[in-house]
Amino acid sequence: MGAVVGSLTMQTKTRRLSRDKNDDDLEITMVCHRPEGLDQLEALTKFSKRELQVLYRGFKNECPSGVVNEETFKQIYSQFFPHGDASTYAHYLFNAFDTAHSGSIKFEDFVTALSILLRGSITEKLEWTFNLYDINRDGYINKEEMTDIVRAIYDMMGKYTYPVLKNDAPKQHVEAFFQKMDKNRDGVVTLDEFIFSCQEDENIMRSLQLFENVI
Ligand SMILES: [Ca+2]
Ligand SMILES: [Ca+2]
Repeated sequence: MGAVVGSLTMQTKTRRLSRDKNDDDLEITMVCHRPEGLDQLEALTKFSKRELQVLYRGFKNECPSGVVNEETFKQIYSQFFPHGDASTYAHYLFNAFDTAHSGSIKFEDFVTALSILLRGSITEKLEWTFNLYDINRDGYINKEEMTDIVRAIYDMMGKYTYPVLKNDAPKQHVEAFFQKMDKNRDGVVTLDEFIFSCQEDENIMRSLQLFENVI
């Protein structure tokens, strides 16, 4: 479980750092063109205007149209996992970012999620992660959903990360997850069970806190 949340956080960090490298001179343009949006975003997120400008520059660099569709998202995301197949996990992530189910991620969606993942409270981060795992968004994580997520993460990491991975490893991972999280043994994990169990787990808590000071 720690690995699941940890890998998500790690990917976010990788993504963020890559954006930073080529952000310099578009900020003024953005201030001129989108001052109202910037104010709103500053209120919505835990980023300063300056940080939002830098993030926006990076976002527009990769997505000049201002929105990311799923295909583009998968292409960008997959670059960070050259040894694995990240497309399925990217699909789930895309849906978690695309909160309005619009089929595209706008800059607002992107920075809202990033704000939670990097600067949100523990509860906010866990809620976000829960929503990522709750694939059909019915308010519960069932074993099928968890199996799909775990398999997607294993695929993404690729055979070089897990050279001796056995075929039933994802199943064991899911069983361990449910053993730990499904407190009332009804076969599904609720948000309350998820938050409670994660807070008991030192590894998960560490991985959630690890990147708070990155930006
Ligand atoms: Ca569900
Ligand atoms: Ca339960």
